[in-house]
Amino acid sequence: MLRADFPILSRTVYGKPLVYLDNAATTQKPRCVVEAITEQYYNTNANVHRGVHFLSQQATELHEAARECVRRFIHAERTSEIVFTRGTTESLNLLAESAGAAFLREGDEVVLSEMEHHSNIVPWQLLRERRGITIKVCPVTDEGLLNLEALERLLTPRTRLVSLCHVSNVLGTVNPIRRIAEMVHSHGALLCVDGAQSVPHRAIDVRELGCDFLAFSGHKAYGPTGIGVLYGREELLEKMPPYQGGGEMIARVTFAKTTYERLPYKFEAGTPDYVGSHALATALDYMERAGMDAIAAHERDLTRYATERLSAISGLHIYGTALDKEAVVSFNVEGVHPFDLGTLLDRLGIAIRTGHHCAQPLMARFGTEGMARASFALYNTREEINALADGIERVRKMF
Ligand code: C6P
Repeated sequence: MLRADFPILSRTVYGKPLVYLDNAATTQKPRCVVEAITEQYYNTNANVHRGVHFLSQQATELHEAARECVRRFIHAERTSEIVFTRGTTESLNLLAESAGAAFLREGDEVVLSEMEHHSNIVPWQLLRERRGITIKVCPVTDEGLLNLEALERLLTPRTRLVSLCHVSNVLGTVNPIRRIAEMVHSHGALLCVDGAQSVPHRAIDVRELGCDFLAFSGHKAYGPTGIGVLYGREELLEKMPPYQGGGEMIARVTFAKTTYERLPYKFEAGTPDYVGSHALATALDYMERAGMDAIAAHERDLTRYATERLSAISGLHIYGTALDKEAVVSFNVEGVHPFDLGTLLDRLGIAIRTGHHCAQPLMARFGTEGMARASFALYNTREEINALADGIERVRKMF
């Protein structure tokens, strides 16, 4: 029974059993991940890549084994293509800054979409301020799909890079990345995929997807906070300048000139989160043991069941009705502010997220200030969705 692996799931809030449905914000952690962290601090803690001493070498081995684990998990070709960051946000900032310097000139175009998280919008706007690039935006249909014909029309000889989420954190839409990659590459541009909401839910093969970059966070995939990944094809990373300067990322420093370390260390200035990387690898191993296809099938069943139960509630409107939809159901209930709904459900022990979900342009697209969102993980159950549906009915009757 997988739930037993997550001690927090057996706690209560306000005297009610916890029903945790905010997994797109962060997942809970299995015991093995928490134990990997304490075990490392108790037994194998030393700074990596520097010491000749035994502990440092052991810690380095764990850190580099974690990189290999990530490589295997996303089916990248080489460990040099796996850069550890603090999370999706830092990965995308690194990419905008560094790929911006290497590949983008004034007047060049970056294409985003209306369904992006702020983390995949603001770094490109910062780049626009620095370099005078142009940002174009692919529209989203009423069903919550990317308008692929519009995307194709947006691609011009000036398009250098397209950056899109794999799965929307609001709509749950799974974007057809492989098809988009072919389209983007046929126009000579690069494709970055924000995998924050896909990596925790389905088997990922970056080579099969055909993306040039992939960003994701550990904490949404049963791993710890503060660690994430930027995958990039080696030939592209080679051409990109460092993002930050400091220890670890240099080959030789003189006041006249500094040369940089080889990949991926060139992008990893300072002491890395080597405890986080090992714990992330423990989380990815845990997911593999559970089976990525089994996780995907279970969460799809939950998403379908939640859609069915919630649609039956009068006055409830679901945003995003894509056939290929994953682990997220966002909605509003007529006459009930999402914040009130979230607060009252919380008193019943049910944790959902409410607000703009860091996707204000998408809220504007659907003409709302905010939405309520239930999001699922491998440990959620149909009973929890029943509790959510019953809870919403109770709240609705109060208004
Ligand atoms: N979304 C949510 O939806 P960080 O905070 O760096 O780990 O991840 C940022 C991020 C980037 N892209 C997508 C598609 C995301 O969903 C997120 C995080 C969370 O609840 C927090 S707003």
